[in-house]
Amino acid sequence: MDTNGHSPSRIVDKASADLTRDQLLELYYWMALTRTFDERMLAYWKQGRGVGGTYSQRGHEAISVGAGYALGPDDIVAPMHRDLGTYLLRGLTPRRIFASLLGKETSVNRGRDSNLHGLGDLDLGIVGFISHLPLSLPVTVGVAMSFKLRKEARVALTFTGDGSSSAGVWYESLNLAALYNAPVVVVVENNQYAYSTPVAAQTRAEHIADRAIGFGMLGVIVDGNDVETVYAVVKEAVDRARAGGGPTLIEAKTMRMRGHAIHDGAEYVPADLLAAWEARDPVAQFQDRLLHDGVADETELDEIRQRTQIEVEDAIQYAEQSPLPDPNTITDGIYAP
Ligand SMILES: Cc1ncc(C[n+]2csc(CCOP(=O)(O)OP(=O)(O)O)c2C)c(N)n1
Ligand SMILES: [Mg+2]
Repeated sequence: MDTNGHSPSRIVDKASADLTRDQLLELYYWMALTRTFDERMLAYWKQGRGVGGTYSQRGHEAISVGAGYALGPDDIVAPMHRDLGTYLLRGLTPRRIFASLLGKETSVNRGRDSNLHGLGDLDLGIVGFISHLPLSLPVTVGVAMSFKLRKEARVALTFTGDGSSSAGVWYESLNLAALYNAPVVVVVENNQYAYSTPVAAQTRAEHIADRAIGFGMLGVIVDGNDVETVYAVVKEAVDRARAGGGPTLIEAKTMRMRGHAIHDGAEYVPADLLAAWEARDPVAQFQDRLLHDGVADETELDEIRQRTQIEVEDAIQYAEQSPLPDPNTITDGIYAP
């Protein structure tokens, strides 16, 4: 234990989330919507109908939904490229997101950028994803500092990947966050790979969250495939930050179940590793838990899944029918040095 009272990272495989039945079904809805959107998006791209690249969310649903759900309405989040669940539950509609993927005028950035880059809306408390990794991190620490200086009881949360956590700015940002006791929560989505680089070729340490004690902050390792546990751990960190207790570094362990982006078949990932994680699929696992504990029956969950399919089909139609940006005004709102 250090003089701040911090020990090496706590490992949490299971935590009780204390959620009502309605909240559990809401969590299931967001996870199912994320999964349905992802499956339809990948199929669409494989048909050659998409624009540019796109990133699969498979394997990340419990993290993006669980962490996003732990925030209050006035908190700010800066999601990454595998946090579709967070964008959705903060209120970015499937329509606006699919229009962004197709570069349409009706998208969040009016077709100025594609896929999930730049997909922010401050009215919804979402800072647009900054493409250069992990540059959402210093920005989020800055947002948290603005809350602190204005004495507002608000929290900022962001995500980074295992690969992004090797960049120098990652260390600088976390050091400042700890030094200033910023009300920030940083969730590392350790999905075992950064492009084709396995995490073992990235760091000799077993846990990325173990770096926390070196900054003088709390570190927690969580099962990133268990949505309730992710929610419980992040909620605790959010509550602590809001009460003036400072930042937390959370490492959520999961697996990137597809290639880095649509072009990548991930042939370099060992089949047995994928199979082991497939058996712990976050959506299927949560579904089993809801059924097993009698929270919902098959029919109810089926209805929720059907609802998500209707919403995603509607979003695709909306995006397809939306106009492309007008070439005469396409440079409006674009800034370049
Ligand atoms: C500064 C910078 N260098 C390179 C890239 C290209 N790039 C995009 S995603 C990525 C890998 C990120 O891996 P990780 O942080 O583990 O996130 P994951 O994609 O696995 O979720 C890289 C190198 C970038 N976006 N920014
Ligand atoms: Mg990664």
